[in-house]
Amino acid sequence: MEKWWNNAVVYQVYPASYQDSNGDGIGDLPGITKRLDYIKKLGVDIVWLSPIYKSPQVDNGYDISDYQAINPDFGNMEDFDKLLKKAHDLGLKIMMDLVVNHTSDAHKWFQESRKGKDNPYRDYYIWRDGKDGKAPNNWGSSFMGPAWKYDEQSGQYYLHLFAPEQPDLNWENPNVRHSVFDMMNWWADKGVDGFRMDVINYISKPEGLPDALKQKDELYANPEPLVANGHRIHEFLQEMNKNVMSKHKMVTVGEAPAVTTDEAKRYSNLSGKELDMVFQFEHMGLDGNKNPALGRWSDRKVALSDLRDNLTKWQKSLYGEAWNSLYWNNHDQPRVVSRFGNDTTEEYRVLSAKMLATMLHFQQGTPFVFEGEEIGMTNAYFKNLSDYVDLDSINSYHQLVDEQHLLDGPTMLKYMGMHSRDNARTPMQWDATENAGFSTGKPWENMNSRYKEINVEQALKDPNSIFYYYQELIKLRHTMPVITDGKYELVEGNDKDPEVYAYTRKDKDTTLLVVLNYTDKNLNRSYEVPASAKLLISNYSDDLGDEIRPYEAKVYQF
Ligand code: TEU
Ligand code: CA
Repeated sequence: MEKWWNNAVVYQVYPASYQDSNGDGIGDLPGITKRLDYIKKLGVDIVWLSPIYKSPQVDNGYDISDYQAINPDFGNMEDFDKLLKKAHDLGLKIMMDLVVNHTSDAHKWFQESRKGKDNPYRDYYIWRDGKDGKAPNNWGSSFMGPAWKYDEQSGQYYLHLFAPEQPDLNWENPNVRHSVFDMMNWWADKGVDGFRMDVINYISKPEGLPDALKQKDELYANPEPLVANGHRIHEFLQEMNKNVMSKHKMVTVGEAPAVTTDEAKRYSNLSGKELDMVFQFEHMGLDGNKNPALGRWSDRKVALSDLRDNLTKWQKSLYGEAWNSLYWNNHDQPRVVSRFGNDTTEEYRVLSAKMLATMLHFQQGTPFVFEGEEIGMTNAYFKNLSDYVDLDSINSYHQLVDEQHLLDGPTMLKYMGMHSRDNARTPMQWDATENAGFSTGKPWENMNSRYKEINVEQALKDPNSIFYYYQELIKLRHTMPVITDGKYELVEGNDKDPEVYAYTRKDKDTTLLVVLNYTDKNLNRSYEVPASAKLLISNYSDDLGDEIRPYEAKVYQF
């Protein structure tokens, strides 16, 4: 282990959905501070806060209007200082979300920028003249519609890869870069311990902003192949590292859609010149629709072979060269127990949540746990369009159903039940009282209807709960170097097994054999285990040897 965070586990808090302290229905900083003891009890090391900055909340805080102020719904700077102090007193580190591919259109830089071509902030954003009375190119926004908006006031188009209220910053401009670095140093000097960087691999745009390839049925082209991992990205990140990261003891993770293992080896190389790790997306894309125009909207289940091949590729490619992040969930993804596990019965929910946790937590890298994952929260499966609040889900429905007629309403609602970002954002379930103890007011986002059975109070009372299983996994990572440093190998022949995933981790003293039943069936498999082997952890109370029960997970140590 070389770095202070190498055997750490990160817990992500989505502030609006964690704990409301004043009854307005919105989670806030005093609420999070109150719950830090709970987070500490889980045993994690670092808390990543999704954006808490001043923001019009068009995209739930990923549209920032002031990087150095707190969103009033969440509290104020004094509340933040208290949170930071209590976290540090408990031995928890705080990782901030850094959203610098774009700002809010309410940010003062953009307000200045749109005043006209001579404004000193004009070049902080990406402005272009139209082409033949149309947008400068054919790019579409991640949230549907075009990626360009015509600004009447100044007579040009500006680029927004996300919502129109999220204009992209122009990283070609050194003033932009230095404004961002100064802001990062301001937070670091305040004592924050790291950054999770939103779509950081999108910041270098291609020269000339050429058209992208448009697929059949697409209204606009997906610019991702052109904007992800752009030609100056490594230069920009090295500059950031020199100006910020190298001056502080901190940990960084870059969100990097469309990142390959080769690119990841550059971003998160062990030499530490850029980022400490990246969030890759390949395993999150395995159940996407076969029609690219429908993106992730589908109800396909992931085959074990696809998941295993992908995880294995990342484990093997980065070993000894770069560092992996490990995650099943975040605020953009459906709940893993509903997605890759089985939430249809209480027994299977608990077994499969633990099996998936075992799969991930014995791999090499830094595990990220998203709020509620540790109690096995499920998808919300909302029934009506009016239950949804996420702009991405709502825009997608309107475009795919009403505008393009590619899907009918009920089918799209079924797909949203599987993949809407709202599934991750329903409030944290603390107990069985009204609104699950999240708020005494009306929650900004509907509750998941299963909160009476699935909640923290229940989990803490039950020694066999998912919570205590996560606690144990985290403790093992802290105490067993082989989990951090050991070499990963798939068990011979396992690459062809459609139902069981079996891998080993090995260092010079210890071998771990991880055996995972991905199905609800009783299976039979033989693995070579010495007589002296001990069962390190399992989601069943006994071990039947070659007989492997539904969703059984077991780890042998020898
Ligand atoms: O997400 C970037 C990203 O890759 C998303 O477009 C993702 O593919 C989408 O949400 C579907 O799952 C980051 C943030 O995590 C997200 O919450 C923001 O909305 C987005 O950037 C813009 O800041
Ligand atoms: Ca509140």
